[in-house]
Amino acid sequence: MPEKTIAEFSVKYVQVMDEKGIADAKLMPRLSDKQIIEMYRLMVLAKAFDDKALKLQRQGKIGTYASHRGQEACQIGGVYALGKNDWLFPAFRENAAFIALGFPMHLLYAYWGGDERGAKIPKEFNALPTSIPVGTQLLHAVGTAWAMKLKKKKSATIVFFGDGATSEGDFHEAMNFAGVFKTPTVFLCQNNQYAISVPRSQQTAAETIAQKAIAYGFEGIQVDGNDVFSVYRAASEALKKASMGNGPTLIECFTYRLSDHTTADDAKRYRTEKEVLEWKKKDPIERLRKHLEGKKIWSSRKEKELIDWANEKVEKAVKEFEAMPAPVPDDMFQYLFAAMPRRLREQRDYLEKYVNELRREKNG
Ligand SMILES: Cc1ncc(C[n+]2csc(CCOP(=O)(O)OP(=O)(O)O)c2C)c(N)n1
Repeated sequence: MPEKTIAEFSVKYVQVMDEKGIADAKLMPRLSDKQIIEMYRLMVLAKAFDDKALKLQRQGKIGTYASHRGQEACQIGGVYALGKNDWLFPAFRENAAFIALGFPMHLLYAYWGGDERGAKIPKEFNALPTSIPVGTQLLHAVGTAWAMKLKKKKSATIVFFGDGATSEGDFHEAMNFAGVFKTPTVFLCQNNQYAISVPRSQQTAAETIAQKAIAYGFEGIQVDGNDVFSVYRAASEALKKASMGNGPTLIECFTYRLSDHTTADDAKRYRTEKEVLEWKKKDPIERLRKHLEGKKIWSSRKEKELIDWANEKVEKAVKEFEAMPAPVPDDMFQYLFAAMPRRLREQRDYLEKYVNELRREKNG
């Protein structure tokens, strides 16, 4: 039998707006001026939260912190597309995503301050807590989506992860299951070009991350992750497709982490200043502001008012965080299992004894 090609594939790239303005008006999602301004407000608020978090970490008020600077369009565009019954599965850099969801910022600071109460999601939010283990949330997102499908719910899950997570077995298991069972899952990969110091080129030999979906039998697309309209458009379409029973989608948001990996990292050791400067020109917040100015719906006065509003909101959140009563050590053990396993119970009892002894010593 002669040799023949039995499969071919192509990967779409979507860019609605670049640094100069709207690149393809046909692709512009349907959004009112009010909604676009709301997205911009969320991005500015997320940046103010981030700037403050870095300062709090330097002051020793919170622990190691993972900045989302540069990735606001991915996170706000993705969350803005969620329907009221959809669920968010974050990785560990998704503060902007939580802020877009309306999650209280003082609880986010509490989380990064090592306080377990920050990992307890109030019932009104359809979100899982931050997932520090790389990639585990992908399986949770697929499992939940499968449950939605079995219960015939018209909803979907969106799961955030980085380019590094695509090297984890969890990613491949989740993608495979989602493909086979057509679960209503949207995989949103923030390809920010690095997994700590490992560049994307060492993460995979594939040309794009998007194309990995094809091997699992569903669509993968790449979008400009510094353009909130591209991300919103792709996420809305994928969520709609998922909740209508047409299966999963992988969205690769091509973006860049402008900050260090975390406050425990020094990105200067593995990235050139030139590269960072090139990406700063693509700043997603500036790009959206220029768009608003071009539409004549923004002014320097509005900008100043917005920045003041964002800073005030952040300062209020810091005050609330600092006014929280001290956490109870028992919280460390509380939220992981429905029924606490024996080993964990032993550790909890040990700690309780230790804390009581300390208290007795202190009180003489
Ligand atoms: C299972 C697991 N392995 C290793 C780590 C240590 N670690 C934390 S973040 C990270 C890199 C993640 O890179 P990526 O998925 O691209 O996300 P990004 O940090 O770029 O947002 C690693 C290896 C971890 N938290 N969990």
